[in-house]
Amino acid sequence: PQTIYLKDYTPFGWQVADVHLTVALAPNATRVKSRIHFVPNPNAPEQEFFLHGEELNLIRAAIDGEEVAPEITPQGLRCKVPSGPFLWESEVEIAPAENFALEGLYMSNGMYCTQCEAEGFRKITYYPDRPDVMATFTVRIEGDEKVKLSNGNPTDSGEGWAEWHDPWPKPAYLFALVAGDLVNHPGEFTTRSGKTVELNIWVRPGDEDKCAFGMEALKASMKWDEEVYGREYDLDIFNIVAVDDFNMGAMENKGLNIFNSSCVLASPETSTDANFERIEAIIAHEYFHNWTGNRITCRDWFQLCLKEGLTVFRDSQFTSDMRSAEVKRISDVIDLRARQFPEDQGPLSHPVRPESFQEINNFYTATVYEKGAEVIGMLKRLVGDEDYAKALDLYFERHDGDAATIEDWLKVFEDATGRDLAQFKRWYSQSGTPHLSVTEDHADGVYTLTFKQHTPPTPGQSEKAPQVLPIAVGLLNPNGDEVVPTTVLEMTEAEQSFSFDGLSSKPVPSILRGFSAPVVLERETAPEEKRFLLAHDTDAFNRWEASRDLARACLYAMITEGAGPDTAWIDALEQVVRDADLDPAFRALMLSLPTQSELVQMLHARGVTPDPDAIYAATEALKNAMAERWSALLPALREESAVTAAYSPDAEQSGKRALGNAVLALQTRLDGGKAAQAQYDAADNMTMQLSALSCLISAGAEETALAAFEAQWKDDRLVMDKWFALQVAATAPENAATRAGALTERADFDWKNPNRFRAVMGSLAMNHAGFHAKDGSGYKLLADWLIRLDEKNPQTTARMCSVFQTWKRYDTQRQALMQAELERIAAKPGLSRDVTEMVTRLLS
Ligand code: DPP
Ligand code: ZN
Repeated sequence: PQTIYLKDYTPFGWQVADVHLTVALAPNATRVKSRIHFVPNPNAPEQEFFLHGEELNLIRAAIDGEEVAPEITPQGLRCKVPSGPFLWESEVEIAPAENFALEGLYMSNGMYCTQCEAEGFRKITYYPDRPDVMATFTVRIEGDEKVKLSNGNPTDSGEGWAEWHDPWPKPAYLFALVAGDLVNHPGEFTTRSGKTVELNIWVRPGDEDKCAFGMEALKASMKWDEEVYGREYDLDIFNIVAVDDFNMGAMENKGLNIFNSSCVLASPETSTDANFERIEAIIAHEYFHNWTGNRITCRDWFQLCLKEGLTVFRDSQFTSDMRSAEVKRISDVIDLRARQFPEDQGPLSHPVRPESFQEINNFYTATVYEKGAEVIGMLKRLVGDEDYAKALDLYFERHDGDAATIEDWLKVFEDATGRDLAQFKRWYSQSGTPHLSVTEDHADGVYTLTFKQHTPPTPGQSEKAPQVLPIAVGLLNPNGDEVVPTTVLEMTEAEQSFSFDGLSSKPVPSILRGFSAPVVLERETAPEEKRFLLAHDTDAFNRWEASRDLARACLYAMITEGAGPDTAWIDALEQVVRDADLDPAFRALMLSLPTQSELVQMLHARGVTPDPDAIYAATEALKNAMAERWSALLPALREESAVTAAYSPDAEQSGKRALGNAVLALQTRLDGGKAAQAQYDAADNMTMQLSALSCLISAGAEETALAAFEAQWKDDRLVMDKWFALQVAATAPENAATRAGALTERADFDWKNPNRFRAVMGSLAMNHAGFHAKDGSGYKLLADWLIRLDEKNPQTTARMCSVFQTWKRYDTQRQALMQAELERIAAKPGLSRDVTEMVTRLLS
């Protein structure tokens, strides 16, 4: 496959004045006619006329009304064109019913829908399918379907046809078309300038009762973006469509967002609190893209973080405002460490702005998204809230309508604040996670912190330069009072000291408050000091982190030395967990132990080869010890967290349920599932039902409940995804691969549906010790299925390959088994470009 480089960027030789499409729908023979006005681009070097196009059957092409015979290649077509402006016309035939890659125009449960980001439009018609070519679109849809939607505003319709016009110039990746017998949940929003916008959530008949929450989330997002970023919606109508077969979570097509149904449909009976929160965040995310992504888009796909990092940052601000900022921050860091850190520290490591790719779909990663958002968080911390707001205003003013770059983005901050961001820019080009170590000194009333930073080498980058690190620090005196409130130290050197004077006694430092930079903090601290911070830190994140550090240290000793559980930590934690003045959601997070992925990273960093079975055994032993030590406390905690009011997915109620269910998991270790069964039987919402089921599975007492659950929910695809997933994720490791294998034999294992495939295979990978079973059965099962899925859906297959990214961290036997499976995948004839790139990088 061909490698594409950022440094080779060249503008397209023409501008597109406007696009007119006529799409005559038929499952196996959809006809797409295009009329496109091309005008020579004065800012581009001379080049031959090339349009992208894949898997298209060209029926006819004409220039200025004269038929032409272009040269067709697997990637597109070449054609001789006039030197001035001209009208391009083409007609192609495509087969949406046979499109299982879910890219371009395809069918899902009888409805037509599209997915064009990143490069799907070229599977619909011949076009310069690149984000810097922006045009207005008029779309005529012909078909018998009741509902026919495209971008922009509806302009006209009649029997068997509908026409839409999008007045905002946009790149082809934001094109969308939907047609089907859908029903809508309507709504309305009045913008701050008084314009009324029609809102709709379109679903298959039967799902109407699962739209109300999404609609409220949409309105809240529209309001929030006006209030916080000054951004108003810019069309008369905003449509959301729920689709069952979808590779991603959702897609921000202009005025016509298309959602994986799992990311929009919600009801208390069928969705958990976590589902509700995620739906709220994704609706916000896609809506926020209207400005950060659509009105200002990316010049090329290397700039993906320009829209994704910023939009993730914006949706995290939104969630923080709607719910608890502290809980959101801790959850985001857990996720960053579980998904982005392993990526950044393994063979798939790449900069937030990559410099080359073979298949761009492989770069919709935790690094581009989540680290990309962390970079913006650091920038905001460095310049301050006021200057951040000024810079964003300037960004929207200066670049509205542009296809922009990271250089444009940083220049806006430089111009708005007068700062030089040349060094900060390294965050976009340097891959890898910086390690930050710290020593302290106290003499003559002066307290000094000395930091050293160092980033280990990553693929293609052996030498690393120092990064700009905003290190938020607070100091506590030995009584537990804060003597220096949160201060942001700006570290720019490889080694740098910061002093605080007027401190007669040596303070206790609280370092990297709020996780102010995405680094690995290395600091050997006495457990007493950690327990002190656990009890007294005013920064919620560092309070949680102190406990997490103690848990990691405890598990490390249990795994490597066969030590017993750290009862001093368990007792210190108890004080926090039983503190009724604290937010239950925060207390629930305090109860969560380091993820297996986190422990693998810690062991690897300390030169210990991680043994998945030992990690699992130690974690289990620690949970048992917590349960036993707190046997009297647990029932009281569950009582305290009981919710008696009618179900609401709000922060308050879901926090209580999170605490109650974390406690139930511990209780189950003592009663073998008695309390869980009682909760299962009494549950009237999915949060309570599913967590009870999870406990029953862990206890091996699930048979009755599992059958009851299936009988109750067999007709609900999204709920059954949970049923599939939970059995594999929560079962004992020795059963995981067998169980996953057995589930794939079922008739309702619809493996071409990405949600169902991920429910089983993604959960297998998450059952850490199960996936890494010594006999290689987990690896083999997954590889078998990846090989099979690649023929249908390369994108989802490629993404799932990343579960092998840590393969070199394990013992030689496991390494050999994983390597063999990766080589088996690589050797498959006709392997997709997507998966070829992934396995090549994994094996390099
Ligand atoms: N739809 C995906 C997202 O919003 C890709 N743009 O992140
Ligand atoms: Zn996005």
